[in-house]
Amino acid sequence: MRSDQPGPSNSRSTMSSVEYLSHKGILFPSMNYSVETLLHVENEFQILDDDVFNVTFPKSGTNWMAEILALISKKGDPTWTHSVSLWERSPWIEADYGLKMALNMTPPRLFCSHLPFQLFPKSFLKTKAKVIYTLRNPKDVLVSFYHFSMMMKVLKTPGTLQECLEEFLTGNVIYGSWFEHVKGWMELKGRPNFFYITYEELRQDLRGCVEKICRFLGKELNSQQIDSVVENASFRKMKENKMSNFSQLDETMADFKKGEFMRKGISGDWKNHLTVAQNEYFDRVYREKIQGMNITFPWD
Ligand code: PPS
Repeated sequence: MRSDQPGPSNSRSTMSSVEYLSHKGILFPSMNYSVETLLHVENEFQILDDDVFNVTFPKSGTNWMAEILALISKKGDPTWTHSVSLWERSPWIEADYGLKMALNMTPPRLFCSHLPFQLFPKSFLKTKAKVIYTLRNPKDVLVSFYHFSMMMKVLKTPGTLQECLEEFLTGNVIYGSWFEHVKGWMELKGRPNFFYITYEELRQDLRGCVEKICRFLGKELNSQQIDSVVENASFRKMKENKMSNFSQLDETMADFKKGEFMRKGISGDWKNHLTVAQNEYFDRVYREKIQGMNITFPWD
């Protein structure tokens, strides 16, 4: 992945030693993101009917879903996922590199995005393009993000987990508030081209989830092909696959001595990290902020 430095018109906020780009109240990494690209993506990018978008709040299972979708698109054949990097197969539309790639891709296109709904391409609402929105227990998102921030040079190095927790709950992290992200996207619930699933469901019954995703996408895979999707999207296989484990990420972006992208891949790791007091505090804020959402998640 290459880094295109954003242009001089960007408004930035400085956090720790790393600068973040602030756009319409949402923070983004400075490297590889720019106001120009974000505005283009929101207002000018033309979504096509056969586009598929893998949308998540960061650390919710984006790459897992990207692998599943790539494998489904090739009927379980792993040749593509073994030969082309994940970020080229399904670029993050909002990143400078991603938009450049997107403009040259031939349909049917597969994209990833962490954008909150209000910054997502406006053209989406006029198309039949499909969005798969993956959510994860926000406590596990926090813990995953905490470790990720230690290894990613483009992110603010976290202080204590308590500090990271405060920033996460106030939305003072890249891509903003988890709560706002979830609320914004879940407003689309019930639309025929919107499908949501949780990381926890994927962990519990990957095969069943793959079958549901195939139905949503209108893809008919036989039993063997589904087996191959499940096998090749397993944590172990993805961790071994250098095209999916991010080990080839540019060293200006990550320090692999400080962690790895395919870290644990489990549900409930927050129990190994949060104190009783932190957990209670998290629950209080969660209950307050999630109010009004008529949905029960596996972690509720
Ligand atoms: S990112 O950087 O926002 O795109 O990260 P994202 O891919 O959303 O989330 C990374 C976490 O997903 C875990 N992961 C998986 N878990 C189970 N099975 C598979 N195949 C898999 N692939 C990725 C990854 O390990 C990160 O979670 P943690 O809890 O840190 O291990």
